[in-house]
Amino acid sequence: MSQQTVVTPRTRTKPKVERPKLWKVILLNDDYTPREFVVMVLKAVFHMGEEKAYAVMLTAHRRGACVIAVFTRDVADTKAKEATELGKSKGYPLYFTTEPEE
Ligand code: TYC
Repeated sequence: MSQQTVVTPRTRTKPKVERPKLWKVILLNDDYTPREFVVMVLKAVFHMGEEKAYAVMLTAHRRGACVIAVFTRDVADTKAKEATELGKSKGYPLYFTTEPEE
């Protein structure tokens, strides 16, 4: 009868470099910010073209919210803040938030 040797490794190698978690930037709808202003902010802060910006604005308008893009946490927070501040500077309640991607 032949014998088998089972070798169980005692250590596990963990990948040294883990991918950073990504964060979603989410645009929330409100009843006061003009549509054109939302489009302008999306173009300025998120470098979207007119058509993409309009489509994203319309999705948030119809559904209440729209995911814009994913970034590393710092970039997501900075962009959400910057975009929200642009609205605030004009007295609009425009709001961008962030949340971690699953
Ligand atoms: N609902 C706004 C209006 O009717 C437009 C708007 C769209 C505002 C999307 C915010 O995230 C938003 N003027």
